[in-house]
Amino acid sequence: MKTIFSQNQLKHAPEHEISDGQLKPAVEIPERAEIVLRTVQSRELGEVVEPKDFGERPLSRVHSPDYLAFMESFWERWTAAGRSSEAFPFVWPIRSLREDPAPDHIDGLLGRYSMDAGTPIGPHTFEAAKASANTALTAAEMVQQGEKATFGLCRPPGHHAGRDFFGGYCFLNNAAISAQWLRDHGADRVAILDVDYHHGNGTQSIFYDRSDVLFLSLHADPKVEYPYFLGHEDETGENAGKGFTRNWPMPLGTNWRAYEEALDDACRWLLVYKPDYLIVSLGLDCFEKDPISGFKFESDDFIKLGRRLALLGLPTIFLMEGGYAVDALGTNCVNVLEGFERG
Ligand code: 6XA
Ligand code: ZN
Repeated sequence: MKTIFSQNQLKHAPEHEISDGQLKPAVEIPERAEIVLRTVQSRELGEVVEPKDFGERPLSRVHSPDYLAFMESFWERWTAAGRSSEAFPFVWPIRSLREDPAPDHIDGLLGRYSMDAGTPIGPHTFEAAKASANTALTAAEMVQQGEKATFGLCRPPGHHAGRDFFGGYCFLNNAAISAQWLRDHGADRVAILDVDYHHGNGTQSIFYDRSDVLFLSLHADPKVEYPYFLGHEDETGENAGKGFTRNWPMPLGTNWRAYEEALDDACRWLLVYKPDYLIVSLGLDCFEKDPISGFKFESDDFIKLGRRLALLGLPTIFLMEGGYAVDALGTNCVNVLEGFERG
């Protein structure tokens, strides 16, 4: 299986994040991609290729023009305001406040376009996010042109980013951008299966009212886990999208055995839907030693995950999402991909 990756994706290098009520060392760091790349090479998964540049168009098919303009100009405006360290939002237009007047001030804009305070923006963040989206698009295009499966080594990740917001370490929704690109290039139906430990709230919200992109997500129960406000079982889509979103929230402590039942269920939906392409939002944070997560996967369970997905027999695009147990990240990720290839 070919891997797609660009060194430009390493340019987003956050120092800190705000989580658990504290300023902590960032966990979504460049080393994550580096160890996965090294493992892809040492285990000879296949060739590693650079992404193509797809330009602005595929991004604007998913994200709003004002959000993209905000991200593009952010660092210049931030430094013009006299700031120099990485940026954190700290005020949001919640439920009972007006959302329609766009603020002029950079701190107001940060709140308008974000969902959490855990996702700092640095000088090269958007450049890295665009490289990550190009990696995803290249992975999709290669499958569209006949590869059976590809691995987009995306980083920063994407599944929490919505049409007009960043958060959860995500800035551009790589899976959504690829799914939309495939739709725009001949596919009738695309399915996204999100196996990251966290609910893919951004992806769900982007496709919630659509039947042409099926969104299935297996994740920790949002009542007790980030991103908290989406990912419940009763969220199944709306309007034309009714029935084309499915969620499997699971309790903290879930191991492979319990997870596999939910995965089988999700696979049945995939067989019924018969997508032209499957995009896997491949988080590796179900791992028992993940520092921010609460599931109990062992490294070998990731092989079983890959094997199970191979049974579907679909053209498949794997896009990396979360996973923060850096030492084991390469092993766990390549376990999925090898499990898939060896079937
Ligand atoms: C809050 C946790 C962010 C989760 C990021 C993630 N700081 N999403 O792995 O899949
Ligand atoms: Zn995650």
